[in-house]
Amino acid sequence: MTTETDHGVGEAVAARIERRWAILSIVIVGLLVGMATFIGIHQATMPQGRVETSDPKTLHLSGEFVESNLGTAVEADGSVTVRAIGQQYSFTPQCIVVPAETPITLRATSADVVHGLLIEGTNINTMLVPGYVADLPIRFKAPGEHVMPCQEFCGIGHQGMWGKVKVVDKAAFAKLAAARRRLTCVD
Ligand SMILES: [Cu+2]
Repeated sequence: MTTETDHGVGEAVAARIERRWAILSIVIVGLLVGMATFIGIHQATMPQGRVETSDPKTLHLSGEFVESNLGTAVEADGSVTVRAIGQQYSFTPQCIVVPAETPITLRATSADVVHGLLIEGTNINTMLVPGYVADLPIRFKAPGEHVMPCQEFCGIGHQGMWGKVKVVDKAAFAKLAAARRRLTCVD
């Protein structure tokens, strides 16, 4: 049989448990808000893990992005690196040649203002910011041609800023690469 006192005890227990859960849920919400705040402030105030910089003023004169080093290069491990720059209003090289079914690293930067680099039919879509190097992995499944427009308004000649990516068969690329250190498909 339940009595008045039993009811009282039950209510007290229920209230205690409810209070515990209420405190716990407030703590969880507080923890999540704290985490979001910390991550937000941390990202805004700390430099990112791997930011690579370049000097747009000396880009053509020395370092990785001198003209003779632009284009497609085969690395010692068989992977391929493509180096390119964007400037008002073209890409150098204007035509990039790469092999199919090969891991490719695209490294690009800008010599003047912010440009965009988009390779149609792929998920490659990045900004070329003067002073910074964009580094992206790509892999093309099959030979073919892709247009590569500048997708960031960069001035009066923006709509004419187009490049091309020519993906060739692996064997055909190996033949091309045997003859030259840096490859492009600019005629
Ligand atoms: Cu542009």
